[in-house]
This record gives sequence, C-alpha cells and structure tokens, in this order.
Amino acid sequence: MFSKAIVRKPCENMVKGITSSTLGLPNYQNALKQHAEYIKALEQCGLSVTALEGAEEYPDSVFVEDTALLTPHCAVITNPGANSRKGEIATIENAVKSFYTNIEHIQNPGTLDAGDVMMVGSHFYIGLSDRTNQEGANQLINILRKYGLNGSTVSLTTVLHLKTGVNYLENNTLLASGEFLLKPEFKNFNIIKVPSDESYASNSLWINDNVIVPKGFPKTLELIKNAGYKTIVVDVSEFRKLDGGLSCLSLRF
Ligand code: CIR
Repeated sequence: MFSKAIVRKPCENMVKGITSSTLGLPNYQNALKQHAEYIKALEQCGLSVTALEGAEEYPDSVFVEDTALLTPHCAVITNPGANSRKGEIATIENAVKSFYTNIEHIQNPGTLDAGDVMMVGSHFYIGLSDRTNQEGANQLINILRKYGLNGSTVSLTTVLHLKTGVNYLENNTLLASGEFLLKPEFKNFNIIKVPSDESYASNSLWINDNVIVPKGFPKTLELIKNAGYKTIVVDVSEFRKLDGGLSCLSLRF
C-alpha cells in the first residue's frame, strides 16, 4: 500500500519535451487541467500528494517518476539517461529529503530512468533501454541488496521504458503488451494482455487496490474491470504527446 505521492506541475516549456510521438504538440492549458485531475485521482486512492512547482528549465520535468525510485527502505536518486533531464534530480532530491533519511544515488557512467523500474514486492525488474544502461542497473541492484531488496534486468527493444509496456497490478498479475507478453522472466505471472491497438494503456497504475487507466482505451478498461479491480479513468492525452503516461507523472511511496 502507498500513502504518499510526489508530482511536479507541468511547465510551459513542456512543448519542448523529448518525444517520438506523432500526435502533435501538447496544449499547456489542457495539460494543467489533466494534471489537476490526475492529482485528484491519486487523492481518491488515499494518497497525500506533494505537488512541486513546474521547472521551466526542464521541459520533461513533469515526468517525475524517472528521477527517483522510492522503496519502503530507501530512496534512490537516479541519473537520467537523457542529457536534457539530468538536472531534474536536484529539486527532486530536495523534496525526497523530507521523507527519507536513506538516500542513495546512481552515478556516471551508470544511467537509469526509474520508468524502467517495476516493483514487485521486494524484487525490482529493471529494463535495459536507451535510458538505462547495464552499469546503472548493476548499481541499483547493489543498492537494493544493501536494504534486503533485490533486482534483475529485462531487455527491451520496442518501447521507451519498461513500464511503457508492462505494469504490476499486485496479486501476481501483470498488465502487458507487445514484447513483454512472452518474456521468460514473467512466465509465472498471470498476464492481462493489452490489445495491440491499445498498447498505451499498458501503462495503467495500481494504487491501493484501485487501477488508474488512461481515458480512451475501452477494451483494456474492461479487461481490468473483469479481473476484479476498481478502476478510475484519467485523461492524460497531453502527456501521451510526449511519450509519457500515468506512472511517469508521480512517485508513489
Ligand atoms: C522523455 O522522453 O523522457 C519524456 N518525454 C517522457 C518520459 C516518460 N516517462 C516514463 O515513461 N516514465
């Protein structure tokens, strides 16, 4: 269960964020509205939300998930793989300090975006992506072991981050699409298969027995409901235009 979340408001410069999407530029005013609805959904799941002010010098800074991994025993400040995002970690560390005394760091030449890290109990799956390298993953595994936790790597080729394509919904259940449907690492999980035309909805977010699902993906919504979860639908279309999804917009702990 989680009790808290940290988010960061979108900044006007978000239109300059990194993207591979062809959906057009985000609309800032609409992004602000969607972000406010997102915060409401987190609160509805019982979280107390700390909202940091937008950081204009970092267009992608709304995607706080990538900058830290908050575990029950320690916080790990990452070293984001994209150069334009590395500076985001300073203010995140400041915010994290109010909640954690054990704070660790991923350091050069290791890089890691926590969007590549999926927590399954005390085990953390780490995607090796364009943003997260083997050295970053090794550093994270060594840190986790110091605290009685563990980790292992998963290769990925078609998506930005591990959690772009697979997310843990507790109850030994994964929500997955594409390359993650057949990974031997995941063979002992129940897998809810996201239809390929709704793959964006693989990034749905379990919080305290609710699953937040992005708006506009009815087949996936139905599959999650049929699996017995309570669901909350939130529109994050402006963030999708920057390759971001529901999990990317918060740190939950
Ligand atoms: C980026 O490319 O870094 C941002 N435009 C999107 C980050 C999405 N974060 C995530 O999947 N955890």
